[in-house]
Amino acid sequence: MAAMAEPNPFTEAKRRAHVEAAFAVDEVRLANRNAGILLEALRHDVTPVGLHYLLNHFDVPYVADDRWQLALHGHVLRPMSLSLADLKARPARTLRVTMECAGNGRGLLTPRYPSMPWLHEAVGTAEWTGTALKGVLELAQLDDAVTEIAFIGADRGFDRGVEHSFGRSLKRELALSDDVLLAWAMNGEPLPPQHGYPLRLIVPGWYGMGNVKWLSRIEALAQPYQGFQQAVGYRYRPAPGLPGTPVTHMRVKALLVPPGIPDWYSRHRLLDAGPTEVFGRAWSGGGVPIVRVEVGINGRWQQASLDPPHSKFAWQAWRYLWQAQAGEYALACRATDANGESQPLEPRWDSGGFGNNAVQGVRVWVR
Ligand SMILES: Nc1nc2c(c(=O)[nH]1)N[C@H]1C(S)=C(S)[C@@H](COP(=O)(O)O)O[C@H]1N2
Ligand SMILES: [Mo]
Repeated sequence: MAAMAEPNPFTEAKRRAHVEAAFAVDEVRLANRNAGILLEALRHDVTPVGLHYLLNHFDVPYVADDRWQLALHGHVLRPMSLSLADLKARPARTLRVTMECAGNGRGLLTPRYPSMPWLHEAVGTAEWTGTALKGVLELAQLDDAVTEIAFIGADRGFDRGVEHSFGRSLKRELALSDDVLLAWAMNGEPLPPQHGYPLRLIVPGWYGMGNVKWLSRIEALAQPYQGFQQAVGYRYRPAPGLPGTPVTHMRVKALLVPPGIPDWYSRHRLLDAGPTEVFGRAWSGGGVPIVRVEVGINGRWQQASLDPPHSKFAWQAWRYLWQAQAGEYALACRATDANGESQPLEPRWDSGGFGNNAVQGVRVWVR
């Protein structure tokens, strides 16, 4: 983290100077629509619905309840149309899942791709209730030729001149695994409109883009899905213009709840000297467990303790008791998973701003 050259927020009383520097109105508009979690809400094991982050590419679509059907077609023996009641009559399952937007951290890259300028806050954990996708696909009976399944939402818009509904696909094997859900409830309530009412896909361990909301169509394919968000949108590209590789699992990450109280504008933290619990959450992708979290205090790394994990796909709480003494600090946290993956200190640049799991830094003044 950069050296501190900023005024002490305990004593700084000057009015901020007016600025003429440009900000991109388009980025601010997207940021006002797509709220992030409030970092203090990381204290909840399950994120209350209104505090879960939100990422909608287009408008929230409206479909009247009595007209809603899920179409399941393509290379299947029995194409079908399912009502919400048909789906709810099937065996239900609830999974606690941490979901993070693949673009989380994009706003911290330089140069950055003009899109949703997330800093750290595009993450949340919810309890999703639905039925296993696997069972529904078995009902429809996939052809042997099927290699992937596409999931298409009811929302529609344009991106770079291409009109499309938001859609993503999963490889056959993943679509037939036990943990992928067709979910109708979030934290025990029907999905709210902004989170996909009446039905969404839940792909535990993946970045958010796989969790297609307002699901209206499932298509079994014998060739790769060519939808915009699959073939063009969510791909890692070390340089613009390259074909890139698809974004799939979440990368390992930890976030801390900023300690003390904030300065309004900078959100730097102020606190009194003494024992201070620094705590937060850590998660990785694909159900890989977290093995270590460290807290950085002015660049010196100390081991935090991990609370017991709740479940395979949910974030894990960690804590560290800091004996805070008067001074200025850069706090950071860093997680390592069971594959030995850890977080870089500086962001890895990506053309679309995907997968930035660099450590979070928080500035703290102690008196
Ligand atoms: N139909 C549809 N599904 C979608 C999206 C979308 O714009 N349309 N956004 C995706 C992205 S990029 C993310 S990060 C998650 C966000 O889910 P949430 O808004 O419920 O947190 O939904 C995914 N599913
Ligand atoms: Mo996302």
